[in-house]
Amino acid sequence: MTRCIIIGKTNVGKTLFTINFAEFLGLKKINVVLEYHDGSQHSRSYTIREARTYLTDPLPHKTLCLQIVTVNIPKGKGKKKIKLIDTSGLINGIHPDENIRKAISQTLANVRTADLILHIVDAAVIPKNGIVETLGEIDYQIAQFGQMKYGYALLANKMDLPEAERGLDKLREEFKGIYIIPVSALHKQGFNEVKKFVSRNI
Ligand SMILES: Nc1nc2c(ncn2[C@@H]2O[C@H](COP(=O)(O)OP(=O)(O)OP(=O)(O)O)[C@@H](O)[C@H]2O)c(=O)[nH]1
Ligand SMILES: [Mg+2]
Repeated sequence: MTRCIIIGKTNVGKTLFTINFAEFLGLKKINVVLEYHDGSQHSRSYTIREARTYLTDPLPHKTLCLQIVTVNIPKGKGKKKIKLIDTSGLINGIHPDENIRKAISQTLANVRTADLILHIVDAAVIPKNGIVETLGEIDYQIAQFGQMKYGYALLANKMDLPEAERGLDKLREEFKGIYIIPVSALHKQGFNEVKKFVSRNI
C-alpha cells in the first residue's frame, strides 16, 4: 500500500494535520496503528474528537512512534487506500532523551521508504524567529531530499495565525521551485489542494 509520510519538526502540527485530514477524507473513527522503533505494533481506535484530545499537544515531542492511519483517496473514477504515516517530530542536533532519539531515528529511516512526503513547517513562527533559525538544518535537508523525489510537497501550516502570511512569503522566496501548499490543520484549510496533490501522485 502507498505510504505517505508526514514529517517535520516537533510541534508544527503533523498529528493534528493527520487526524483532521483523515476526517476530511471521510473517516468518522480513526484506527491508529502504533509502530515502535523496535518494530512492535499495536492498534487503537478513537473517535476524531478523542484522537485530537489524546494524540496532539501544545508541548513538543508528543508523538514518539509511527502512527499509521489508512484512508481512501479519490483516484480516477474510484478510490485508492493509502497509509498516512504520522511521525515523531524532528529537531536540530541531538536530544538528551534516549526515547526521543530512537523515535527520531525511526522517523528518518522511514522517509527513505515513503512513496510520498508531506513536509510540514510552522509558517507562523518564521517572521518572528527568521527563516533559517526557524527551519534549521533538518528542514533544509528534508527539502533537498524531497526535491529529488517524485511526490514531495512542503505544507506551510498554521495559516490561521496572524504572522503566517509573511512566513509563507518567506518560504516561497527561500524554496523557489518547491511545491508549497498553505494549510491550516486546525481549520482544514488547504486540504482540498493536499488531497489533489496526493491523488495525482499515487
Ligand atoms: N493555530 C493553529 N494551531 C495548530 C495548527 N496545527 C497544529 N496546531 C497546534 O500546534 C500544537 C502541536 O500540534 P501537534 O499536531 O501535536 O504537533 P506535532 O507536529 O504532531 O508535534 P510532535 O508530535 O510533538 O512532533 C497543538 O497545540 C495544535 O493544536 C494550526 O493549523 N493552527
Ligand atoms: Mg505529533
